[in-house]
Amino acid sequence: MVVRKQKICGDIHGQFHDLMELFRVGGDVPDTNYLFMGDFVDRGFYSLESFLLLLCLKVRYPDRMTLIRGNHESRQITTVYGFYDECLRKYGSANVWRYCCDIFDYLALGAIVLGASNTLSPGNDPTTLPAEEDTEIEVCNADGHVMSRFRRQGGRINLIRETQTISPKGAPSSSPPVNGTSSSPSGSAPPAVGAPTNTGPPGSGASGSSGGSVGNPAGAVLCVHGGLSPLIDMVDKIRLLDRKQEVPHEGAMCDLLWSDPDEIDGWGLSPRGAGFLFGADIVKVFNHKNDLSLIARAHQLVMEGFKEMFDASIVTVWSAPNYCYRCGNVAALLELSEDDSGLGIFARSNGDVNRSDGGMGQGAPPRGVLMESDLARKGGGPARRYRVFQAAPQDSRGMPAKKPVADYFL
Ligand SMILES: [Mn+2]
Repeated sequence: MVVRKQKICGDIHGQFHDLMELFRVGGDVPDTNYLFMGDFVDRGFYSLESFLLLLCLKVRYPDRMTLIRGNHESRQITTVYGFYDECLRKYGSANVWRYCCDIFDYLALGAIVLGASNTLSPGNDPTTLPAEEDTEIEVCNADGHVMSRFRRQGGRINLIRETQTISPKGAPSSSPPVNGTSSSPSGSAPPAVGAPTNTGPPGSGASGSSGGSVGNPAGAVLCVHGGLSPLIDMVDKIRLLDRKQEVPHEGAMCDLLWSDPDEIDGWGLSPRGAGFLFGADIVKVFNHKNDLSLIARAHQLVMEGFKEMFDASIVTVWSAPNYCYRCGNVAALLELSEDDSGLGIFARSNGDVNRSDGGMGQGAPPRGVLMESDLARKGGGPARRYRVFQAAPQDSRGMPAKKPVADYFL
């Protein structure tokens, strides 16, 4: 359970230089609190460096870093998808891989972010207008320029304004505009301010059916790598799992790390062969029962870096730009603010404080008491902000990993 301002990140997959870029965009530790939703290893060339850096930061700043387990933090998966081979290549033995896997068994299966504010302080972007009062979502590029904003309007999120990506003066290279909405043609004229459009929020599938957030806006945010499980109807049941083991092939622990949301009713079989697919009805009931405003998860490549689904009840965050060095996607991190207004009353816990009741015992005041009128009065900033970023420039990557050439060939 974590409180305070959080930046929530998705899959990293051994892309160490892009992880450096993520910290550049998101802010340094310990000034910024980070929550990583797993899949640190495999696929990329620097799984070991990526995981060890995150682990070091966790050890040094335990209350500033939260790491939860992905389905790749597993002996079986890393043997197939690169991390095992990488350790063998770099150390000549599998010992380091083995030690890392032992650590994987201790990673948390999920995290609850409490006390997230419904309003962030508006982005300080001189090139754009001040944030609208009822902005729900703000999307920024790596330089902090606001690319688009979406607002609450009668329960429906409408595109307020979409600005072209503006390259900062003196930028070494003009990065191509990051197109926030998959359906909005790049370079098209921005829609009129406040005009209803058929596009949902970026990454929403642009279904036009987004009805705005339906969860308790002052509720908690559940972070998990994959998604929900038919065996878990209450968040507290996650605490009961014996997580200190290799990821099983089935069961609740497996589902949390493997499942995906999908446009179906109820539960469905997953083409991954592990976990389940789950529909909007599942998410909405779960969020309601658990007083959640949002589920944040990773696990699926999203070309736009993030994708909100099911009336913003669940979001996929993906933080590996140009995945596998060839997918051409951008990455994103989700920024949640702390509610410091004093209007929302939240149980506060840091690490093991109040461990026995998870900080949510009877003694704690009721959560989620923000009233609509309070929200309206607060205004002034978005409820959540996505920072979209691209792969680290080539010149920051050094030489690509190559097998050393034997001297006698030179
Ligand atoms: Mn995954």
